[in-house]
Amino acid sequence: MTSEKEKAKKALEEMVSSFKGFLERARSLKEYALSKGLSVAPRLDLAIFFMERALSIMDGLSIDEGEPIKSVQGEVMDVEVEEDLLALNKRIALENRALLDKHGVKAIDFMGSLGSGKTSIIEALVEALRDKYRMAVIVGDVATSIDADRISRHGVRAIQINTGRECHLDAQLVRRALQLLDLKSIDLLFIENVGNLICPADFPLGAHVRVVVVSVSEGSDMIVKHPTSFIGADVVVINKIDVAEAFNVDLMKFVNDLKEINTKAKVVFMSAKRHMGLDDLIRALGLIKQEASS
Ligand SMILES: Nc1nc2c(ncn2[C@@H]2O[C@H](COP(=O)(O)OP(=O)(O)OP(=O)(O)O)[C@@H](O)[C@H]2O)c(=O)[nH]1
Ligand SMILES: [Mg+2]
Repeated sequence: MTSEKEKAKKALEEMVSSFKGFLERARSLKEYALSKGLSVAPRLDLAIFFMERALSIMDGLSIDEGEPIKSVQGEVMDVEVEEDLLALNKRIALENRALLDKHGVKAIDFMGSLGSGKTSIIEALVEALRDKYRMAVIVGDVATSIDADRISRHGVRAIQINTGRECHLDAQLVRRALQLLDLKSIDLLFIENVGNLICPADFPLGAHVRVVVVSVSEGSDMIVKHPTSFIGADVVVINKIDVAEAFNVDLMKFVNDLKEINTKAKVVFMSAKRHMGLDDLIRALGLIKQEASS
């Protein structure tokens, strides 16, 4: 072996070994951050995930020539990395759920197309339930805080997450928002996802109930066109029924299309604008407006 090649092999070994050292340091830093409840813990957790992946790729590196090309774990970018990221999201979502459960907070996640009425529905719920529950809202939006401002005007804490170029919230972003909330002082958390009927479906957030909102102004084919979003729904809201006639939609088509792919989801017809169907939604979410009087 040429001394040049030996040097390169040694450099590679040293690099892998120092990287292992960094990883160990990051892990113990994370343990420290967790034990002290520091807000940096979730980001360290994410950094560790990517460091582990980098290390698994480096471990497969070889200076030797002429070997057949074999992919190592993490190298097949489009498939493995995506699978790993989805698995990571699922793991963090479970941690979010455990944190919510620990504090007795029920979380309800709203997804649906742009402008389908998610914020209007949450505003109506917040007004209807304010005497019964201590509430907070996490709002996902690409760039603005318009929706969080709307919700804050109802006297409820609203945390805005701006996702930038991402078309959905993920469990990590929600985990960071949860750190900003005093979970002991709330019973009910609404999460409004970014307006999109495709991307959010693959990213559970840790909520107990997933609501998908579709509005009649999108036409009556949305469930057939975007089945993946509806398959995992617990409640499907058909909103803006006040304008159903103007849009010439057959409301029963939504129900029949949903039955084909999801027999468990509850269907609620609503007009958030006119507060129609609000009590049905409250019931479908397993919530109650007032203590039953004895
Ligand atoms: N006619 C009618 N309009 C509604 C209803 N619900 C919401 N809207 C209107 O639809 C528009 C969008 O409502 P939002 O509540 O902002 O919808 P959103 O899903 O939160 O929108 P994004 O967060 O931008 O995706 C607003 O102009 C609302 O006033 C409804 O039941 N009937
Ligand atoms: Mg909104």
